[in-house]
Amino acid sequence: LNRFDWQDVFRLEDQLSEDERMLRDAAEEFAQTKLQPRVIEAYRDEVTDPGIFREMGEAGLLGITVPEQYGGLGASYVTYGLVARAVERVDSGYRSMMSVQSSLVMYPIYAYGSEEQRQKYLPGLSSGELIGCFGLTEPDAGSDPAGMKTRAEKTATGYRITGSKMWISNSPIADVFVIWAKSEAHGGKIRGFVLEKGMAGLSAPKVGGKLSLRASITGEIVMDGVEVGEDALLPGVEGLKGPFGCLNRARYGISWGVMGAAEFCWHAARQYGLDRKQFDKPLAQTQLFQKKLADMQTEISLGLQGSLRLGRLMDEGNAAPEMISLMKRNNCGKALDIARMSRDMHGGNGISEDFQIMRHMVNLETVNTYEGTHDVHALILGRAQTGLQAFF
Ligand code: TGC
Ligand code: FAD
Repeated sequence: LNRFDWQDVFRLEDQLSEDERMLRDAAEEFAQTKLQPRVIEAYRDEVTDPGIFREMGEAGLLGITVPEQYGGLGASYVTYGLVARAVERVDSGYRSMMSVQSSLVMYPIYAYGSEEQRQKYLPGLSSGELIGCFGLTEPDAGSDPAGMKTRAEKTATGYRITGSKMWISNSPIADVFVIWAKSEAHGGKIRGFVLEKGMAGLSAPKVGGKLSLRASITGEIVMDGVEVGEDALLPGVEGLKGPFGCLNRARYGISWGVMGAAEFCWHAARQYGLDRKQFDKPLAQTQLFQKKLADMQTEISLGLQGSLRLGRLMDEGNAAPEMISLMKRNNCGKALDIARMSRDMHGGNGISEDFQIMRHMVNLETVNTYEGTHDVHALILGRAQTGLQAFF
């Protein structure tokens, strides 16, 4: 009979190329040596060290799918997913910082930007000298970004942008702001603009009091008549498909990332069950405990296989947005269930910061909500199979 590896049921390892394994190993080494030692304190104190971007840049983790001529690695989407999994095994907030920079800032500048914009921003974003953020959500437009109020009015030399964005990862420490606004000069269509820290009328106050994702800073973007030149407009895209093109990539990365957080919670629960005895036997020797471990193993094994298949389709150029919705929704929901189960299996220790399970659990509440909530992705899938939209 063939061997059974409880940690790698479908032998993901055998399905990866040499390059993918190498970059995955480098990301794991970085995450465990550079991120893991600081995360408990950073989370407790709600502190984001901006230096992490430079460290990620040095490790080659920013914009890895962007071509090498712009500072990326020109690596595959499968590699991007493996990196997200390695980083989120430590903390969803650190993976957020990386995925916003890579998929939501570098990707649109690369895919929709002019050559000048690419040259100006991509090398600095890829080294982590520049920090980026992505402003789509507004106080009154979350799941329904078409309802945004931010406006770009035409001026003699460019545009005047007015509006506010809410819940924006990285914004208080960002140098580069990719924001989406309805542009009068383009028939009220949504257009992307690249703003820079220090522009008159632009501010990004921190959102305080978050009980989730505390190691990743979140803020508003307030644009009070920010005047920009024509060169701030992303020329290559118009309409909601602009921001959604970026979200497709970030959502895909999240589907891998959350499996890293779930694996951490699963492995910890197994080890805890082996070490801790109650009623004169290890907790892991009870049927209830083993059933929970089997459920975790099953969902993680299936989730990883699904993300791998999706990654291969993305690399071939054959992925559809609905496939991404299915994997983002499934893996986030399953990771959250697994974290909650692991929290319970750790008993009282499950609520302690030292065991790190509760931090993953409350982080995953955010990840299940951002980039399209669990229910919004259900509606996307419902529409695709019935032909009936149920959003409004
Ligand atoms: P709908 O009519 O469906 O589409 C409007 C236009 O957009 C196109 N489109 C897509 N294009 C590419 N990829 C996709 N996934 C696309 N989805 C839609 C569509 O083809 C159409 O194009 P056109 O040319 O015909 O105009 O739009 P709708 O207004 O009915 O949208 C409904 C819905 C629910 C699908 C959508 O609005 C949605 O997905 N809402 C969720 C919002 C969301 O995900 N926000 C994320 C904000 S960013 C964030 O959370 C970052 S956190 C990052 C971190 O910290 O890691
Ligand atoms: P709402 O849209 O108000 O949804 C509230 C509830 O109603 C949800 O359960 C939802 O599923 C449900 N609902 C909504 N519409 C329907 C419907 N038609 N039918 C049934 N149920 C429905 N955004 C950015 O642009 N950039 C970022 O970098 C970013 N980072 C974030 C970081 C954090 C920590 C958080 C918490 C959010 C971030 N977001 C970001 C915003 C995020 O994308 C939104 O919070 C998310 O899209 C949901 O929008 P909302 O909060 O307005 O909730």
